[in-house]
Amino acid sequence: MSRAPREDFDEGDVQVGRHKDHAAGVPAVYHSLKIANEQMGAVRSARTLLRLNQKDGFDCPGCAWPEKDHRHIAEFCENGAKAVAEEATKRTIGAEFFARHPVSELAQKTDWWLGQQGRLVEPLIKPAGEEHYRPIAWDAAFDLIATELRGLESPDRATFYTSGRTSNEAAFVYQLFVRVLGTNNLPDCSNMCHESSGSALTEAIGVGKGSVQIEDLEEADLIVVMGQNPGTNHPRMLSTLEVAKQNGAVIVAVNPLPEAGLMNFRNPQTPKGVIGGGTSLADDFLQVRLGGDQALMMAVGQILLQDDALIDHAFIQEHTAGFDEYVAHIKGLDLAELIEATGLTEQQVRGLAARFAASHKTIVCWAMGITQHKHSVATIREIVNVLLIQGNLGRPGAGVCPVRGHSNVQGDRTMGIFEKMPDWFLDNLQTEFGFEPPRKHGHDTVDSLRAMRDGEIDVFMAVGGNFVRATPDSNLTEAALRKCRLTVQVSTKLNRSHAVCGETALILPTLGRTDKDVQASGAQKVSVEDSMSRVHGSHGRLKPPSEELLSEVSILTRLAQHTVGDRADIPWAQFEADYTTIRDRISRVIPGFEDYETKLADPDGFTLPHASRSRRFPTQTARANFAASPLEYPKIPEGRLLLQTLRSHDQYNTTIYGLDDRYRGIKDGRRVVFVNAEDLVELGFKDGETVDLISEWVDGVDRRAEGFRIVKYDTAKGCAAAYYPETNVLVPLDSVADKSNTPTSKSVIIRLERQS
Ligand SMILES: Nc1nc2c(c(=O)[nH]1)N[C@H]1C(S)=C(S)[C@@H](COP(=O)(O)OP(=O)(O)OC[C@H]3O[C@@H](n4cnc5c(=O)[nH]c(N)nc54)[C@H](O)[C@@H]3O)O[C@H]1N2
Ligand SMILES: Nc1nc2c(c(=O)[nH]1)N[C@H]1C(S)=C(S)[C@@H](COP(=O)(O)OP(=O)(O)OC[C@H]3O[C@@H](n4cnc5c(=O)[nH]c(N)nc54)[C@H](O)[C@@H]3O)O[C@H]1N2
Ligand SMILES: [Mo]
Repeated sequence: MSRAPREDFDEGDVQVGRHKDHAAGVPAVYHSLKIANEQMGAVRSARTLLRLNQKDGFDCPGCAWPEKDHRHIAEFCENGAKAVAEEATKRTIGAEFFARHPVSELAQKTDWWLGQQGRLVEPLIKPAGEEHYRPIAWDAAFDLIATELRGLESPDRATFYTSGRTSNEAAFVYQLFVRVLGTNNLPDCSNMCHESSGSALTEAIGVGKGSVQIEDLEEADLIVVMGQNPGTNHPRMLSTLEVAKQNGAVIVAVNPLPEAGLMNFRNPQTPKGVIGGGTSLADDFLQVRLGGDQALMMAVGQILLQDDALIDHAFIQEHTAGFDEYVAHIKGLDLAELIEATGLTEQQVRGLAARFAASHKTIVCWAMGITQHKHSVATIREIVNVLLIQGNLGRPGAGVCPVRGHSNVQGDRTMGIFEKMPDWFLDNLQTEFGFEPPRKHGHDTVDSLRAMRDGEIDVFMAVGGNFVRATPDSNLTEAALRKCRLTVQVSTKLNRSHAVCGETALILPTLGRTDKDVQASGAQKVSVEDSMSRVHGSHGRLKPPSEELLSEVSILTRLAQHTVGDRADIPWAQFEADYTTIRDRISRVIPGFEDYETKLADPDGFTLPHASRSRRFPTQTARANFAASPLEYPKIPEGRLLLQTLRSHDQYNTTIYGLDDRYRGIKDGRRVVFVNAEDLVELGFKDGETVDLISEWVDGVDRRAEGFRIVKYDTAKGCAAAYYPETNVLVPLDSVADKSNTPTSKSVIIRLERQS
């Protein structure tokens, strides 16, 4: 039985307590079960959570951290459980809800309110000039979209977004449809996420993905976790770090914030975690200044290079290029300036270099704290430089570990969701399907927004995600979306992108990862790729919230039939009826997927080849490349702060589960800004005051986020923090990372203004 939507609530007054020095433990289990029960009821909760990440179960929609071969009975974490409860909720919203709430009213609601209403259960249209969504038949919806797309002056006047929950099968069909239509406008959430990692690693080692497996982490001597908050965002990573620690690894956390999970982990699956003090994870905590990581890695490189015995000359000689230029460049940098840029002491920097020197097997892990700065690509090149000095690539226990976000964001990219897929991929599509794929690079996320703003896009379609909220410069973004003639959202739940929409707007409700997907040939499974290139199957088990829902594959293949059915000889209907026929095509187009179906039958799945693991580096030089990049770091003007926009413990990106950030001591509110005590004194503000945050950018526009409570907090000096997406309004669209075009969500210059 479904439950009524929850309409009679909103955010209250924020309360601030002490921040925690450890993550997980029994409270984590309590909180996950509480949320699960509220959303799903007791029976559905038990049935669902027991299937999470099990061999015949479904892949957790939470994050992309891999599962181990031997799983605990309850291999779920608090935030995985919340992600599942959010999707498997019994609350539903249909025609009657939308008749009551015009889009203008929905656009005033918080992200939390919107997300809490429940699952979308029928296709809806908001006709041009009207204020309300109302039901539309599936075929009529497809006809409408097809007519718009076929009528475009050029296919490049449409853009097609993907969020990283989409399965391999749906992603492959989606990009195929879009390319048959004739454009490479395939922006995705990765453009705002790990694009900097992809760009840097492709240049450096020839593969834009991480090189390590779980087993490598378990046998590493040194693991450096930079710019990442795994206690909240990748809780299962803590179990891996705990094993690594027990096996003797040294763990170093590099972060402007002392994140609870990095300091201490109370594993709820072990007696020690439940009643004992847990495991202290980080041996060293380096409270780096925002954007100081490139300088830190340059300093470490310079110090390591002073001791010839530490340099793996044989590896460098045989497998790398650019070493001499790198050495000349790094030796020429002023160590004092490098140290100053990090905000750390010389002793701390030398201490980190000594940790590298003492280790034979080093892994560096990173996430958004590294990828969302102007100089992110250069920073990641610097991480690789340091690893290459000691030959820490292509051997067990060593390598690069960019920790991905969305559960299938890496798989979507492998399937061709990318505005600049390489020629070999397009050639393979051409051979397999007999059409001429467009070769001109398409728009990524930021370029799509620019094009919308400039009136160059008529149709915006999104498979998953919450484009209007996840993207930067919210006011500009919202105006850009509203300029489109048609916006189409394939979604599971209501969000702001449904309320801030094009002239005509469609909501196409779809099955989630947990839902059972039955097609003409029977129950279907889909497949996903985790952060470590392991591909495995996922079977939804739950009864979908409505009979009217279609799977993403159904929606995309039917839309393709309506739009480009006459253009290429592609068996769209067969793809829909039986997903094995899609996998068969994938196996012929994408290397590493040969015998896809057979390999997928193994419940543990299979691992895609990663050339660097066998010390092959498919770069232009056919070697791993050192880089000599200029030193960059954010300079904070007088009286200003550098703001990072990050996640609380109660959210999944733009989906807000609740208003607490337990580990940081925040309760019942999200409009807080964390500021260092010394900065407060210097700037003349006090803990508890309410301020507006105003960002300053070269274009002279004051971007303002109103009404934030100041929280005195242990963050690096000069570096403030506040939650995304409330602060996206502050991130200028043109403030992007060099090369990757990723918005600089972790370095926004702001001033505080007392509310008058
Ligand atoms: N529960 C939950 N899980 C999630 C998500 C979620 O929202 N909720 N989101 C998913 C997604 S899509 C992603 S990409 C990942 C995100 O995972 P994270 O990258 O962990 O997410 P953020 O909250 O953005 O945290 C950034 C971290 O980097 C630090 N940091 C910021 N700037 C710097 C810097 O300049 N240098 C260094 N060294 N550190 C810095 C911050 O203090 C913070 O600890 O998580 C995924 N998993
Ligand atoms: N300021 C700032 N901005 C950021 C970031 C930051 O750190 N700071 N982080 C960036 C990052 S790392 C990312 S990845 C992006 C995230 O950007 P997105 O991926 O676009 O955003 P999400 O909030 O994950 O999308 C949530 C919506 O997805 C839909 N959904 C959920 N599950 C499914 C499903 O199975 N199928 C379909 N079709 N729809 C589904 C629901 O309707 C839900 O409302 O945001 C980026 N934006
Ligand atoms: Mo992400």
